Amino acid sequence: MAITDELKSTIVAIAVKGKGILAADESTKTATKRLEAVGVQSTEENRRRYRELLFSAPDTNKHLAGVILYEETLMQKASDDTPFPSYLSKKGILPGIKVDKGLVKIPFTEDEEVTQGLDGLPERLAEYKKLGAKFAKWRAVYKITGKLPSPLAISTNAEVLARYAAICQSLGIVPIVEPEVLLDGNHTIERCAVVSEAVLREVFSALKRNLVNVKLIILKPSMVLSGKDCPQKSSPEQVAEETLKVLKKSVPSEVPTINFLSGGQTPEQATIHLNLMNKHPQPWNLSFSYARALQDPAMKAWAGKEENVKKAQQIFFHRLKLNSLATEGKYAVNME
Ligand code: 5MM
Repeated sequence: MAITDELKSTIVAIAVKGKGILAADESTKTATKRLEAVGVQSTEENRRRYRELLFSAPDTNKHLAGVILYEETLMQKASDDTPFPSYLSKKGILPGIKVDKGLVKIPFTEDEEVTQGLDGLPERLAEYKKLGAKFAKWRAVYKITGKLPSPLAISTNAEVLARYAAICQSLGIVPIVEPEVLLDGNHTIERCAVVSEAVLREVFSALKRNLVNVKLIILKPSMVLSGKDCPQKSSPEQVAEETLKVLKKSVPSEVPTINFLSGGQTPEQATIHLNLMNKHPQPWNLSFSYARALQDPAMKAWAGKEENVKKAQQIFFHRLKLNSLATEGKYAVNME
C-alpha cells in the first residue's frame, strides 16, 4: 500500500465516533509507580499480566479504536502465545507505540524539559512497523508558573514534536502529537488557556514548517483546567468552554481527530468534560486517549489477584463505555 493510503486507512479506523484510544504505554518507571501503589510488584511478567487483563477484556473493541503500547509490551505475548500487536489487531483494535525516550533538561531554563528520542527514530519505527504498529506517540511537557513555560521551551518542544511527526508520516505511521500542559500548580483556568493556546499555535506552525500533513495526525492535548492547587476551581462547563475556545483558535479544522489525555483528572471529571464538549458538533472528532482515567479503577480492583481479573475487566469496560457515550454527548452522571 502507498504510504499516504496507509496513513489514511489508520486515520479512518481511529477517527470513529464512539471509539477512543487506551494509553497503556507507561514506561517501566511509571508502570512500577502505578503497580506498587496497588501492592503489586513490578516484574516484567506482572506488567504483562496486567496489560493482558486490559487487552482481553470482553467487548472492548466496541469502544476502542487503538491502544498505545510501550516497547516492552509490543514485544510480549498473550497467554495463548499470540504477540500482543496481533492479539489486538485480531480484535479490530490498532496497536500503536510510544516512541519518545523521555525528558531531558533544557540548559539555562528554570528546569524546563524537552522530549528526546529523535536519534535512530526512523530505524526504530521501521522495526515497530514490522511488529504491527500503525501509529506512534510522542509527548511534550509544559509546566505552568507565573513565568513559565518560556518561549524557548515552547519553540524547542514544538520543533521536536514536528520533526518526530514528519519522520512518522514519511514511514506510513500516523503520529499522535501530544503537547501536555501540566495540571500541577496554582494557576487559574484563564492562565492555562493562554499557555495552551501559545503551545498549540507553536506546535501547528512547526508542523507546517516541517511539511507534516495535519489531515493525517492525531492531536492529543490536555484539557484547559485550573491548576491542581488553584483556590478557584473551574466548573465542568467552564472547562469545556475554555478548552473548545482554545482549540478553535489554534487547531486547524483539517485535523481529523483530537483525543484528549486525562492528565490527573479523576475518571469521572475526564468523562464529564469530554461529554460536555461533544454536546454540539465540532470541526474535529473529539475523543479520548486516557491512561489513568481509564485504568485506575480497574487496576485498584485487580490488585494483582487472579480472582479479581473478571471484576477489574468489567470496571474497565464500564469506563470505556461511559467515555464512548461521552464522545457522542450522551453520557449522564447517573450512569456511573
Ligand atoms: C500524559 O500521559 C499520557 C496520558 O495519560 P493520562 O490520561 O493518565 O494523562 C500517557 O499516554 C503517558 O504518556 C503514558 O502513560 C506514558 O507515561 P510515561 O511517564 O511512563 O512516559
